[in-house]
Amino acid sequence: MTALPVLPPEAYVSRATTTGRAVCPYCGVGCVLDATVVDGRVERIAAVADAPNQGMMCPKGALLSRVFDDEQRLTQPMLRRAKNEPLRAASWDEAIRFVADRFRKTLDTRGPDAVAWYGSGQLDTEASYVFTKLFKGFLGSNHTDTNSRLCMSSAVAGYTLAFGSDGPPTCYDDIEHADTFLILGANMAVNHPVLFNRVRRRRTDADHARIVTVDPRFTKTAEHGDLHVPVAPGGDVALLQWLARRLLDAGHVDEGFVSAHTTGWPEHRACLESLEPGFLARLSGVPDDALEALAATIDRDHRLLTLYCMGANQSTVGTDKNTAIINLHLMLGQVGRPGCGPFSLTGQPNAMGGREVGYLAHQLPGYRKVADATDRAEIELAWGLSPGAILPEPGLTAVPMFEAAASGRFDAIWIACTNPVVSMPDAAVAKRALRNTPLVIVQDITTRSETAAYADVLFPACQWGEKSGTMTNSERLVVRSEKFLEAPGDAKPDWWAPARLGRAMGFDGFDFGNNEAVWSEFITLTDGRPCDCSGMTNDRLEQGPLRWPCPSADHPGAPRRYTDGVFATPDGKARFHTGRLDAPAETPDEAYPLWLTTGRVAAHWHTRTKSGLAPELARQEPDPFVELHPADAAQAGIDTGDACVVSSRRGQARATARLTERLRPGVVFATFHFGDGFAAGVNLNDTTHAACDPVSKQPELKACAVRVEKSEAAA
Ligand SMILES: Nc1nc2c(c(=O)[nH]1)N[C@H]1C(S)=C(S)[C@@H](COP(=O)(O)OP(=O)(O)OC[C@H]3O[C@@H](n4cnc5c(=O)[nH]c(N)nc54)[C@H](O)[C@@H]3O)O[C@H]1N2
Ligand SMILES: Nc1nc2c(c(=O)[nH]1)N[C@H]1C(S)=C(S)[C@@H](COP(=O)(O)OP(=O)(O)OC[C@H]3O[C@@H](n4cnc5c(=O)[nH]c(N)nc54)[C@H](O)[C@@H]3O)O[C@H]1N2
Ligand code: SF4
Ligand SMILES: [Mo]
Repeated sequence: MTALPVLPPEAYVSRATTTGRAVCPYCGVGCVLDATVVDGRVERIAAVADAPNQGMMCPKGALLSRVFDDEQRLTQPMLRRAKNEPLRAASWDEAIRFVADRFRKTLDTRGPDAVAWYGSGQLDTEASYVFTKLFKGFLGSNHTDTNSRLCMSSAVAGYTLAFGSDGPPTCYDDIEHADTFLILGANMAVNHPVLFNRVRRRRTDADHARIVTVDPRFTKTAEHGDLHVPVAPGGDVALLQWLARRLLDAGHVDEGFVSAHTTGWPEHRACLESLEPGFLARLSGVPDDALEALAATIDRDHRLLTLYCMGANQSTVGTDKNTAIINLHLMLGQVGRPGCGPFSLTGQPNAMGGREVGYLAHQLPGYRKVADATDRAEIELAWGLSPGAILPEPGLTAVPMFEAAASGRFDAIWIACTNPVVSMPDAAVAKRALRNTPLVIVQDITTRSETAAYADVLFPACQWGEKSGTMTNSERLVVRSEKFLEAPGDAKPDWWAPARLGRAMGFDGFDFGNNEAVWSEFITLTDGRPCDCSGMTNDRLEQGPLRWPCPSADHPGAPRRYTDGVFATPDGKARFHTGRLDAPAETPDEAYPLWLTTGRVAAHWHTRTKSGLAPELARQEPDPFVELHPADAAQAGIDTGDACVVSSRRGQARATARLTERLRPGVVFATFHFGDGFAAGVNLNDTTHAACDPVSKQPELKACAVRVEKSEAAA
């Protein structure tokens, strides 16, 4: 076992010691961390007290020093000129020239529709901006999407429909003012642990504070709660409608707020009254006693803070789940005041920043939209493009992008900071997509990414600590991270390669000398927009973080939005949207009798390319597992520890069985942390399916039909 170094204080002083402050590269809580670097190695990570994490961090953050010990670290560009050749090392000049020539040829022969970019909420804002500018503005392709489509796009759609703008109205300080926490489809104790500490502390400090969890599983978060509501997969809209109807009947509607600040209430109310509560209860799958307990916990007089994440978003009714949550807050008049409101938790550290720069297929910088002519014209003018340069049709979103690539639609796809052959639903399609695209560029920090094996060009990126850059956390707090380590070899900050490519192709506007120059340009495009960062100059961010909107250099930033009851819609009113009650796209049947729901464990970060380097973390959950209810296990003759195969209509994944009564019967749970690089045949996403929400286009990663068998039986 490799012990963490414990050195006396003098040791840091007597050797070449520097420190650096940076936001944690893992979850969207955005803990600010101080790194102590001794003789070029990170020896200590400490949580900053005067930051949203209030001096706390979780083991993933604490063990960040481990991510630098990667034998497979990518340190120089690699390329091959034909698929049957091996990759060889190249200079940046050669690699950029090669890609520029290929892009030029594609633009001349097939047009901009044949190039695509697939990025990540783990890229900093500067990189996300340069990629967006290059593809949408200068290459002329709106086929730019990111893993945020698998993550936050239902939240984006929900906020935009209801409030007229993306972005949460709330901030972390609301936790200390809230009375009731409705934690829906979020396992905060595992996935946003430091923020959950603040929720737990509030419950300890305020006798009346209550925590309610809504999840098909009794999670680690539920352990700290007052009430657990075991919803059926996809049953959330029915549950929230049931609750809304009950609150309506009990006279909890804030009529004053509703009539002054919203539209659509009469229609929504009529819909609630038309639905039979018993029908909604059955659809939600929740037993009557739990429903009654839920109704007894929520009312108009207690401040309700709803915290939600992938159990809400990753669904074919993800947008409807989001609007159902927001509807509840609107009818209670609980938006724009301290201690209450809908609060989507962002997964990745910069899933917010990427939305601000408009990296999704339907977006443009500053919360603008591709489909809006005025928005396009403003960006064209800012980028020095001729009118009409930005195409009016939104590009392909993640799932259709990979489906199109699988059928040979693209000449080139550039993948940055994400590992889609492990993380995309129905992963076989993602693999076929990369095999069938002549030029695959992968920009990563390591060849441990399974996606790197499909690359024709590898661009080496600086990782955390090796670059300075900006990210926005879940509460709209914009944090600048410092560089405190030299990058190995030729690794470059992520904004650098697209900027160099832009220059190599002869485009104006890519002469950025550093990340500060990129930032300065980006913030001008937010001037007067909902996500206004124009007052956040580089100098100010170097002094400390700021929350948007921050419209001028002397503005302190805004903890909450919509405090005056004026929303970002044309008439200033928030809108009720009555959701659909549809079941998940695939329901269990005789051949595949169980629901598979998927998610995360505390020890691993996604596809484990970084967190897997910390033995202390890897040992906690060393192997892929599948959790089954004992009743379901008995039917299949499975016991804890049995080697099993999870099969769906798409494919199979191997996992070891764990029996637990903490699941709803009929539901099994497994994680997507293990890819083919860990072991052949273990990728859970070989079984998941690609059905998407019709509005947000977010895939349904939380529900598909599977069968679980012992390995011998499956063979
Ligand atoms: N340790 C760790 N932390 C992480 C990450 C990580 O990989 N590891 N990833 C980060 C990222 S990018 C994200 S997006 C977040 C995700 O954070 P979470 O959303 O908290 O994580 P998940 O485990 O994917 O899913 C949350 C819960 O949704 C439940 N669920 C499934 N189906 C339904 C349903 O139909 N309704 C309801 N109400 N619940 C349902 C699951 O049982 C699960 O407990 O975590 C972030 N933090
Ligand atoms: N079944 C199922 N599938 C899911 C989900 C689920 O709940 N269930 N959740 C979905 C969600 S919410 C998400 S966010 C995705 C996450 O899925 P991915 O984005 O594919 O997961 P990561 O492992 O975080 O991939 C990040 C990649 O970037 C590399 N990297 C790290 N730092 C840097 C850097 O600074 N620069 C560059 N260029 N590269 C870097 C890493 O080595 C790694 O290869 O998975 C999705 N897939
Ligand atoms: S809670 Fe999230 S941001 Fe904070 S240290 Fe842990 S992984 Fe990093
Ligand atoms: Mo995510």
